[in-house]
Amino acid sequence: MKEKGLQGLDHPSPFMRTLAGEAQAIPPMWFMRQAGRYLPEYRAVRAKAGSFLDLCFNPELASEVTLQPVRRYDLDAAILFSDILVIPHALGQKLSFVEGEGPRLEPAITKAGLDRLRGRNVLEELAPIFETVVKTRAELAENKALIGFAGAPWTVATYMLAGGPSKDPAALRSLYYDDPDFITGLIDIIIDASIDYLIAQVDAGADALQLFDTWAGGLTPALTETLSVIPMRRIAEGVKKARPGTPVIFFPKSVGALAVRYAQEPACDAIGIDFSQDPLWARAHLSGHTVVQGGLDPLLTVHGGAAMETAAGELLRAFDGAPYIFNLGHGFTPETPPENVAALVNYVRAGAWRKN
Ligand code: 1CP
Repeated sequence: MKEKGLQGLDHPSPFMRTLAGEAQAIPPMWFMRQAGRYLPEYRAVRAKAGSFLDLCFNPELASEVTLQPVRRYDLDAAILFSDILVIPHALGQKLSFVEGEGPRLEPAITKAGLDRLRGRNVLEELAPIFETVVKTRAELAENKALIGFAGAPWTVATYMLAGGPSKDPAALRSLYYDDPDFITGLIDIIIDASIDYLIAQVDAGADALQLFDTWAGGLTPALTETLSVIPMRRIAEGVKKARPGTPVIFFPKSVGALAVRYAQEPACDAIGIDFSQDPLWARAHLSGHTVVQGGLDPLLTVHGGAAMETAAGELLRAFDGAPYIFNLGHGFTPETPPENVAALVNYVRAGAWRKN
């Protein structure tokens, strides 16, 4: 386990104490995509806001949807309501969300377009998001944490290069092999913008940060190092240099045993595991390096019942005695019945899983 300042261990929030390396009898919990379409109160605000992007840039409404799941389930942390794609938007790519189709970024980035991305002040464009952070932090009790976030550079780059969700990870690897300088040039731009963006979130009141590398799994081990581990390290170190003591959670999805590489990074305060990781393997190979978060298959929350509780119990027992944050192995899907989430929260908090 890494050296931690005592500051974290004195924190009123169990989530923050866990990030500082202290195991809790009942792990703190929050859920990826905890605000979103599965909640009727989210759908009501979303309808009022207009587009998804209008919602992200409306501090009043974005703060409201950030707080909704914490109120409903008494979770230990709120995650800022925004999207990883606001960075490309602030860099000058036009972002839109097409109903039923997902995000679109126009125009797709080419090497010739790279220069237009440089030297832009992303903070001006993203100012409403920092206002959301200020408003949200003011509404949260001191034992609740507020998580800020950004996409990891590789994942953000995949959307920028494809002009939306990439349907072909092999094509992206090919782009790198064809012209590594183009891809690393793009990644450098995303790193610099993300450091500024995350420092501003911390200054506005974010207690901890998470980097989402949803598409880290499509890479070779060597490219994982170059395009995912090192860029995440550079962001986390850049933020910590400016704002010492800020905990950073890495979520590299679908990386299998390479998760160890991330967990070993000095700047990685916690690693999020996805639903393909074996909890006992993760306890044996990751917990010695850093705090572990997550792992539950979000589809189990669609189905609920005994299967959901059995899998949650296995995770909780695997990490019993280690600093662990209960969470999913990826985000909730819109079909999740909110009452299943309530049952899951009760199951974790009641503690009966320890005896099974
Ligand atoms: O209409 C809607 O309500 C849009 C659905 C939606 C939501 C609720 C999108 C579009 N983004 C979000 C919010 C969001 N996205 C959050 C908010 C906080 C919370 O978790 O409650 C966060 C942290 C994200 C992060 C994000 N956006 C990631 C990384 C994590 C992950 O889920 O893998 C990614 C890859 C995106 C891109 C994105 N934004 C939205 C969609 C549908 C997608 C995925 C597109 C795709 O590749 O298929």
